[in-house]
Amino acid sequence: MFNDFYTKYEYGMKMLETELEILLHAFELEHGYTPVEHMKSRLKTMPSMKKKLESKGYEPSIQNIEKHVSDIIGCRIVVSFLSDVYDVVSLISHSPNIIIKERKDYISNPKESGYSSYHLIVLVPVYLEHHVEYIQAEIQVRTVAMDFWASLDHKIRYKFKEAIPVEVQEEMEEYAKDIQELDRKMYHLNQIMNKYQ
Ligand code: 0O2
Repeated sequence: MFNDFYTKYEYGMKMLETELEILLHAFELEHGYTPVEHMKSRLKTMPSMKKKLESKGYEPSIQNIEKHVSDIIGCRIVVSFLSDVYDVVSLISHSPNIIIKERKDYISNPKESGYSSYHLIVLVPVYLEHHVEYIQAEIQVRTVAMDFWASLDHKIRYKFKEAIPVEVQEEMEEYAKDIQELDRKMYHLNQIMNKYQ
C-alpha cells in the first residue's frame, strides 16, 4: 500500500508536521513563549506539479516529479518577529530527524519581485514496509508581514497570470520595502519589550 506515490508523500507530510510540533513545543518549554503565529502544510496538486515540471523543461513523469519538484510537501511557518525566523530555522537545523538539503535565504537576498521568506529544502524519513525512504519537502519560514505581502502577490499573479502590469509590479516592490522596514521596527520594539521582562 505504501508504494502509492501520494500515500507516501501524505505520510512524509505527517512525519514532518509531527517533528515540527515536537520541536516547537520543546522551544516553548525552554523559552516560555511560542514564536509561531500559525503553521500550515499542503501536498502539491498533480496539475501544479506537472506545470512546474513543464516550466523546467522536463517530461511529466513520477520519476521527474520526485527528482525535480522539491515542494511536493510544502510547510509554511509564520512567525511574529524577524529574529523568530532564524530561531525556528536553527531549531529545525538541529533536528536529528530532518536533513537539510538546501537553504534559500530570500530575507537577506529578496527575490526580484520583492518576495522575502526563508526556505529550507529538507529530507524527511518515511517508514515503508521494508525500508526507510527519505523524501523531499520545502519549509517556508516568514514573518506575518512577509506572509501578508506574499499572499497579496499570489492573488495578483493568479489574476494577471504572466502579464502583471508594470504599475502593479512597481507598487508591490515598494510595499516589499515597507514590509522590510515594518519588520525591522517590530523587531526593535520586541527588543525594547524584552528589557522589561
Ligand atoms: P505555490 O503556489 O506556492 O506552490 P526550484 O524548485 O528551487 O528550482 P522554485 O520552485 O521557483 O525553483 O523555487 P523558489 O523560487 O524557492 O520558490 C518556491 C516557492 O516559493 C514558490 O512555490 C512560492 O510558494 C514561493 N515563491 C517564490 N517566489 C515567489 C514570489 O515572487 N511571490 C510569491 N507569492 N511566492 C513566491 P510555487 O510552486 O512557485 O508556488
